[in-house]
Amino acid sequence: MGDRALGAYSLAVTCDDTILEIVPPISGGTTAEFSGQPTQSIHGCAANLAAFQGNRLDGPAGTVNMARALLRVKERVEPGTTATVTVDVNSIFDTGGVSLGGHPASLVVTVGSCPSDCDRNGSVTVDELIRGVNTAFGLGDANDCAASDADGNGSVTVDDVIRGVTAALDGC
Ligand SMILES: [Ca+2]
Ligand SMILES: [Ca+2]
Repeated sequence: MGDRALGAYSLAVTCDDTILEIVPPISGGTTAEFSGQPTQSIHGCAANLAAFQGNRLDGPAGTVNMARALLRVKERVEPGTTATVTVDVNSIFDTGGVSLGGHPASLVVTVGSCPSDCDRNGSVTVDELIRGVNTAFGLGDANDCAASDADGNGSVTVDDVIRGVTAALDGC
């Protein structure tokens, strides 16, 4: 924000909703003036959010943390897949109502691999391990849980399940 005080913003977030989805609600930022939940609408991996602050006129300036969004990876996405998250600025104003301009920003995220974390929520549960075991013993659908195939070689073996167990015990 430079030395200008941030008064209000309206942003649009977009990403590939075959890979990611935004988990509602988007929360406020860590900067006190923008810590309240922004006004928002979320559809899959597209969100519009806006907020203003009427607390003070001389701040916040510099680096302002305006909002925090949690992105969830869709279930069947392979580890290593990349997705671009784009933030477009609809409008952004200082506390005097003067536009600060603003440039679109984007970042590329890479889907991490946590063995056996079928729903990609960052932890491995017993039922997720069972899905892997079933697949390893030919009882389940091999496409049931992409994360069961820990080494990504196309088949689920005891090895893969053991990596899943380790992730369940020690975390991803
Ligand atoms: Ca999980
Ligand atoms: Ca494997």
